[in-house]
Amino acid sequence: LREIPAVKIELPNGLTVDQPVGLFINNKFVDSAAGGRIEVIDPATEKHLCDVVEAREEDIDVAVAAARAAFHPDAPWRKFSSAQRGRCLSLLADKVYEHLELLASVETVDNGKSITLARGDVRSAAECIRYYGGWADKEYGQTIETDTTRFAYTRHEPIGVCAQVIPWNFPILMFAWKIAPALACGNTVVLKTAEQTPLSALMLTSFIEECGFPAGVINVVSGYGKHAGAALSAHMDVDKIAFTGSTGVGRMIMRAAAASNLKMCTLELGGKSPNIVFDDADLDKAVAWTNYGIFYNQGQVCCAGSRLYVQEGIYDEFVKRMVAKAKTLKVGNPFDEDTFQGAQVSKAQYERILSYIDLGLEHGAKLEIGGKRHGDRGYFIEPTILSNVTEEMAVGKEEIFGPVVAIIKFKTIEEAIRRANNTSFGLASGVHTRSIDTALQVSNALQAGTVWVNCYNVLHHQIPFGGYKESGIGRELGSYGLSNYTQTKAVHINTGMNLP
Ligand code: TXE
Repeated sequence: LREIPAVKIELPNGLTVDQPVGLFINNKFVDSAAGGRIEVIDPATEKHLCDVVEAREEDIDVAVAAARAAFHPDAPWRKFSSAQRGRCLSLLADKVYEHLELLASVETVDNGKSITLARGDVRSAAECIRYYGGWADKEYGQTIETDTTRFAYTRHEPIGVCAQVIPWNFPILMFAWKIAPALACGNTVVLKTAEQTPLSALMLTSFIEECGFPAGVINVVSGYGKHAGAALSAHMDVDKIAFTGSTGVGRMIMRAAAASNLKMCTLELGGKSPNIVFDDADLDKAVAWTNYGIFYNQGQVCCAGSRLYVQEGIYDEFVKRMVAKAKTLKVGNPFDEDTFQGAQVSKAQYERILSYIDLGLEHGAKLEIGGKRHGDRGYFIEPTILSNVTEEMAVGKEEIFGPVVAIIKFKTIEEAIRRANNTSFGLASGVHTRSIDTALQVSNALQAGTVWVNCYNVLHHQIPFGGYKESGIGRELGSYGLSNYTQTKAVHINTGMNLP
């Protein structure tokens, strides 16, 4: 395949970057067979930034073949010691730190998030890669004592070729969450970025070869879900698929995995997470955390605390303070150092969010603040607070994925638990209280993969993350994330067994 040179892009902060745009296969940026392109738009200015190469089904075949060849028992990657794999990941983490400002700037222009937030994402990506580099030589099986006639042990073997499909809300961070544990465990990967945000992963990929990863170990393609994504999930030579995105697409991927070669499947899907504030909470802190819980990253967070339950004793005062806090958030140019809320990722998402707000008002929700476009250029939406919401309304039960919170009043702890769990999702939840009894009772009762007590939206690469119910299958991060990328082989050795 023809190699494709990087293109120069001038960023609004004055940086000029050499942006790779090809499909990254076998450590080279190459063209696709059909020569298709995807337009990349800056959501803050609506300006066209560049075009990236679009992978179609035939390109996915090429990328999967590269990953398969790199996984061959005689291929260099399979001969690497586990420590060597860890070293490659550690070098990649160093590269991320070295190019932090470049990567953060690319992320900001591509996604619309503020530069301060993007820097945090890049740092977290580096830490995640370094962390899993550390696991590479510490993940191994067990010897299992039975009796003297048998010696048994397990091997934690890599699965093989892993397909990974990621979303657009945390492009570089999702890239790190996906590739790092897969590579630590010795797999090879074909990762598809989201069509809205291909740039930061391609930029980071340009450092891969110098970190010592052999050709074909990491392949990164830009492409649409219905072509490239669907081809990966149905591919007969892909051994595992990991996905982060909407619940609807998660179902399609699992169906395709089942209908093809029963490839293993882990899913991190949507949510409508309850965040519960009790009368006895520290009000100032609860307002600050619940505000961060919904407006962080423009509300484009799978675990966003989008259903905010407030106990009746503090309800009026709490809503007043939430509104006052929302007024202080700076929305606008993502490259300004003091911007908190940047642009929504795309026109489609922007329109979807505004139509949810309209629907909420139609169904009887009360608009406390926000509700419309911010400014007249770019996909900015005012921080929006809706009260008088019930779980029957679309804004009370469906994922909006924008800066829109639905506030719901409750009376008792039992009511809060019942209503918080009254959802098909189960990704995350929050509890704000000064009582340790309430904190523990509610944390135990909530059907969610994460509970935050007196905080919200704080993730850490050492702590597992994933969903109950229809929010997903499997856990990412921490030691738990390794089990997504190994399969266990049991070996029985006869040291004196007779035939049964
Ligand atoms: O998601 P999609 P969209 C939710 C959020 C948002 C909604 C729609 O509510 O408003 O989903 O966003 C790829 N086979 N989340 O439409 O389509 C796609 O190319 C294989 C929550 O952008 O799920 C992209 O790489 N792959 C979420 C990825 O799936 C397919 C983050 C996510 O896009 C595919 C994003 C297919 N048939 C959206 N169709 C979270 N959990 O964080 C699409 N894709």
